[in-house]
Amino acid sequence: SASYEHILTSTPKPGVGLITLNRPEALNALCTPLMTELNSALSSYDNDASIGAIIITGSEKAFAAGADIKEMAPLTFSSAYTSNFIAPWSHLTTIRKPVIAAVSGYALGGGCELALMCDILYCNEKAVFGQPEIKLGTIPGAGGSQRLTRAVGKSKAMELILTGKNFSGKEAKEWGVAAEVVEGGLEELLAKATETAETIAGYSRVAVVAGKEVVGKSQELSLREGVEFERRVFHSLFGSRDQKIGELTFFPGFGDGWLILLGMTAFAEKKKPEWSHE
Ligand code: CO8
Repeated sequence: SASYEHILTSTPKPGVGLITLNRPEALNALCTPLMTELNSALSSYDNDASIGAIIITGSEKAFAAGADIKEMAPLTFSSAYTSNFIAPWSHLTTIRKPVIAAVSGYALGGGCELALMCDILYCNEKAVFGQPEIKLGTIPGAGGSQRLTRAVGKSKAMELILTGKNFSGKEAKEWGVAAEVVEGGLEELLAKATETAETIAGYSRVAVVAGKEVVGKSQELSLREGVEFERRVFHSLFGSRDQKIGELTFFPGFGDGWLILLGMTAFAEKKKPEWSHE
């Protein structure tokens, strides 16, 4: 695998790509070089046919303590505006495969926003979320005001963003920010994230990418547009091989051939499907 300075990559289970933010001296503050590496690792996994789901995690103490305050301090309006500062962070939202955030410790500011960009968020009881930008004389700049508001509603989001107060892993679960708060430390949290990632990676890639795409649209479209979009994508999956009728596929080395049972045929024949990912 590629060698990075601020992140680690590994494959804890077949089909699962794990990205660990690894800048312990700064509690994984998201400096530009780290974000460049993260974007590159995300693209590599997205383009790797053997990977079905991606996990982003940090350390026990910090998922990420925010954008790098020391890097931001000297920015001016014109330098931030002309360089489109923070914009490359949105790369995560263009990844086609599901991305799971596994949050232990601090997920503050940009760290909270990064976790909110992921498709599924798991945390543990050590997780500390917050949008403290107001205390620095600024506001969330990587989608926090929009994604947190969609997750927790307007009144709670206003309270959090305008006071800068933190919220716990348990509150994240209660408010719908997190899908689950896992008991224990980082190890238990990663076990849960890996189990879910492995389950997802075991399904047809075509259906998984489509499922992610349609749920994602729910955050952007009106209900009617969203339901119509879903129906079109649903129709289009009748054109995928994995949904289709079983067919005899010839493999060299398998004698006369090998029957691959695809989605709906396998169900009808009460057999385990063999996905072609096509
Ligand atoms: N950026 C840079 N360095 C950081 C950051 C950060 N966000 N967070 C921590 N560090 C560094 C510290 O400076 C320290 O470095 P050093 O040892 O060299 O002094 C090291 O990490 C360890 O940190 P602490 O000693 O502070 O550790 P503690 O355990 O005492 O405290 C905290 C942990 C509470 C998390 C504390 O570090 C903290 O408050 N950090 C800042 C949290 C924060 O405000 N984050 C939001 C940043 S703003 C942001 O993300 C907005 C993004 C979009 C804005 C766009 C504007 C244009």
